[in-house]
Amino acid sequence: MIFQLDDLRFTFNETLTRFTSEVMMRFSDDRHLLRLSRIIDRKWRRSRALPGLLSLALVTSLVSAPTVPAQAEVKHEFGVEQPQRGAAWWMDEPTGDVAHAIGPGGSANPNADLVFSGGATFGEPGDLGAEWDDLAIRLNGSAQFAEVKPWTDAEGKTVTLVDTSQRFMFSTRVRLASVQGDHVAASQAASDGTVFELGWLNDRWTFRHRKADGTVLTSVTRDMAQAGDGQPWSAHWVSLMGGYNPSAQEIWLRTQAEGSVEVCDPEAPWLCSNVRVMAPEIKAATTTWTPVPGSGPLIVGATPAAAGRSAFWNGWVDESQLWSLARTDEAILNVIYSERAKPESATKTPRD
Ligand SMILES: [Ca+2]
Repeated sequence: MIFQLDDLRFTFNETLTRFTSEVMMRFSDDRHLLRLSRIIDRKWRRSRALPGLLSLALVTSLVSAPTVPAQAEVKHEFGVEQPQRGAAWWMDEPTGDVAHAIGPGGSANPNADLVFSGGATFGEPGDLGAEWDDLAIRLNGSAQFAEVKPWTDAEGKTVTLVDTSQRFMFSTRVRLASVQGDHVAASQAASDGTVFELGWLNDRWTFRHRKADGTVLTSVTRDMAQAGDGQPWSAHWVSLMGGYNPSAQEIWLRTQAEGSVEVCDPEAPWLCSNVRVMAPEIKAATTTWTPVPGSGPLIVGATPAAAGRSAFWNGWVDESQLWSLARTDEAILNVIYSERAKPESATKTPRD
């Protein structure tokens, strides 16, 4: 008897550590339909998110099929198309003033290199800590920032790194040295003079869209004035992902930080619970942002102002990435985040 695969369905949980596999098979007599369903927990290998493809491989055992030998092992390999990464900066250069960019294919992309001004300090411990050879860049909050200036393509057209007429997501790992004042981690203007800004604004982690004169058009914030352990945000590295989706007419912000602390009830000290520094959260707001192309440089560590730059970042910046993703690509956002969470094993996760 021949059977043909009718449907193969995988339903993943948020962190991609567990999924339900459902297999529907139709037998050649056309009367028997077999449905197999299993919950699989960490029995699959997740490859690194390769540019353009999130590839997965798994092995499932089919049991109790009438015409299939029990415990027959079937290997499925499949790929899920995903948008490409536009650029990434690991900021692991020990010295100098350039954070080199990796392009969509994983190779160097000098057009997207971040060039720092004002004597930023390279070679500081990164978000993974010095023991992982991870380095970050320290900005002083008064004059230092970096830019990816527009370049000219082969057809003579000016190209900005972030095309603000399209869906985009800018991801960065940051740590403040001071929570006083406004600090922009990343920004870029659009050709209508409006600006997107990701950073620490009005005492909150924020992704917003504003006019050239500073009027805020749309803003999304993480409503945590301090970390879940009661410390100021200068005590922790934070992951910020800010995005724009023209088809959904929204801007969105994903925030998360590692760590937790045990907090006990002062009235009943035997009642304790673990409080996370910052559990992941995605928030969105409807925007009337007109999708127009980008204009001027992508700026890391400041925002464009009439006279030059303002809201300088005071603290550290580390791994940053630009992707064409929406907040609904949550599973992929989680993969991007967890790639930089401290590995459990002693081996450092290799990077592109
Ligand atoms: Ca780094």
